[in-house]
Amino acid sequence: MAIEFTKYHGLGNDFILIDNRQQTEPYLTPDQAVLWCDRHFGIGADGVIFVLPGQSGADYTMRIFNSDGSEPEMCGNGIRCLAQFIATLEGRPDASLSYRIHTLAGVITPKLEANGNVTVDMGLPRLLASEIPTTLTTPNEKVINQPLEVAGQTWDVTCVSMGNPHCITFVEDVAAIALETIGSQFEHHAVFPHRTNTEFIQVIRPDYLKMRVWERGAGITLACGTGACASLVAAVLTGKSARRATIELPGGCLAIEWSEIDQHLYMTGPADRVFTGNLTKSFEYPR
Ligand code: ZDP
Repeated sequence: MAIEFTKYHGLGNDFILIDNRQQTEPYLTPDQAVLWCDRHFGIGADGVIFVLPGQSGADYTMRIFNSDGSEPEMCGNGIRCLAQFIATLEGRPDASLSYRIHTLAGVITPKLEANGNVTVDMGLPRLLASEIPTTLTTPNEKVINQPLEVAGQTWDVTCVSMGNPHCITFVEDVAAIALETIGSQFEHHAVFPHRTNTEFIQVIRPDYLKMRVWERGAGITLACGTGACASLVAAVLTGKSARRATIELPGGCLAIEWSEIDQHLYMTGPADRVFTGNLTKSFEYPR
């Protein structure tokens, strides 16, 4: 059986989208997702995203497998791609629609803008150590600017959950960070029982932050929407930025706002369709 897929990216954070509206179980196993994400033996992507039937009153359900087969709770760039994909599946690609999407991080609401951007109500940030989760402090405390030893260096880290875990560090120069070597040491650090996404942030101005990211389960990526939201929260909590800022990622810019009214994070950015294709369900790693 062949499965149709569509490739999307949000600022170079790229995903294979699958129309899974006919059944509640994803068409692929995590192992198959790993093969499909492989950039040499597969299609190439940072993750696979499934559009499943809605539940608990939501219009649709999103599930995502990282390129290593693990399943994150949420995906900011991915949900922008998913909103555009759904509008296309429904035959209404140009309408200003908003959807209620069930995720493992609760109901998230993306809204398509007339200019092609998608604004997502990303919900509330979670700050308690037990909610990240991290053992860096006691369960009911926040982790703001706390020292963490990684690779023989002490980093001041702030932890924020946007449904998925993020560890944020402010640095003088993001370009000077050896992400490829230290990223996975943060990800697998013993203080993060569910591993962690890691963001390095350089404050250019209070309303303009530069970010590089090491994603849990995917490594270096060109952008991370939940990471950009978590980083803005960390910057506000440490007095480094305003509640509304542009976050520049290697793949482009996201506009992030931490609303004073409802305390939700709002993320605005693009989502681009790249191509559609078919792959056989039995697709296996060449031996
Ligand atoms: O939490 C995780 O394991 C992430 N790798 C999930 C993906 C996050 C993403 N990059 C985003 O934009 O939020 C898709």
